Amino acid sequence: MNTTRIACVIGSAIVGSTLHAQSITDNFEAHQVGSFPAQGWHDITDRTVGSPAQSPSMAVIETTDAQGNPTIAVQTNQEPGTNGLYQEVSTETSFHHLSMNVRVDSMHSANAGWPAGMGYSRYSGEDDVNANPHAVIYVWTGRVWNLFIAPGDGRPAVDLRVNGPQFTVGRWYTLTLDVNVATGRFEAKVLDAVTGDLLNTVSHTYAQWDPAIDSFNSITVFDGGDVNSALQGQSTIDNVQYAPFDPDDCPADFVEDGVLNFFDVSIFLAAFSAQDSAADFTSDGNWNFFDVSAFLTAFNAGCP
Ligand SMILES: [Ca+2]
Ligand SMILES: [Ca+2]
Ligand SMILES: [Ca+2]
Ligand SMILES: [Ca+2]
Repeated sequence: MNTTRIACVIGSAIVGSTLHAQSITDNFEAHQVGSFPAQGWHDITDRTVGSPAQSPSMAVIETTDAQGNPTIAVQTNQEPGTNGLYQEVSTETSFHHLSMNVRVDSMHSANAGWPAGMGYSRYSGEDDVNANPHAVIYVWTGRVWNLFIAPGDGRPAVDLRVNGPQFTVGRWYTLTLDVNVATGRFEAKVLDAVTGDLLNTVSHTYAQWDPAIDSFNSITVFDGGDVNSALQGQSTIDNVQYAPFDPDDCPADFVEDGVLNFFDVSIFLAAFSAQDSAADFTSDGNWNFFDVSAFLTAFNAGCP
């Protein structure tokens, strides 16, 4: 069964794409270089009290992606104070999935600093983002990734090492942070941005998690901004994908944006042609009509 024939079968089976209203996907290619990104993004300086940075605190730049090709991305300004961005998401979900590419451009010193963190926050319109409930994977001294979880009502935060090798400054990684806000279970991963190989991971369930008060209403990126301890560094992000559900529950969503469309079909076909395990929907080591059929079933079932 050749790929063209499969494409025809899939094309005739797809009647339309399903759109999940709360998903976010942004590769920043449409944003204006030199400006703060538009289209739903807000400057973290709106939520910074104790250590404000100059606003705008990030800027769209031309750079190169993990493969070395030109791309548009967003970079923190290198300065003391909290630099970053956020976008509001719905609290009417039991799950948040966030991934993005992150490149640490510089540390405050050879081995120390906090120049990038990405994850979730719950902001209620006052105080500093650092003092509000949040959960982020962040870059830390020793060139390691940590997962910091600060729940609501001032209960104790946990700070966990994301197990695996040190990161390299100047190299792109893919970071993902999933949280089930019904149970308080977090899963953080760092992947090689080129190969997709899992490099670092940690999971944690917050023992006293209370869904009534522990929730998040924003996805966010920000750096450590303590002026007095001079934690300034610099980082760049790209390819943000947020979905208000577990992508494991939506296997046809190859581009994990909660939207099932031609891009997912295209990547499925490429994976099928390459006999990539991702396209072996029946997990039998063969790539045939049964995989196409299973993909179509998953595609037509939509995302939760
Ligand atoms: Ca880009
Ligand atoms: Ca900063
Ligand atoms: Ca998709
Ligand atoms: Ca198969």
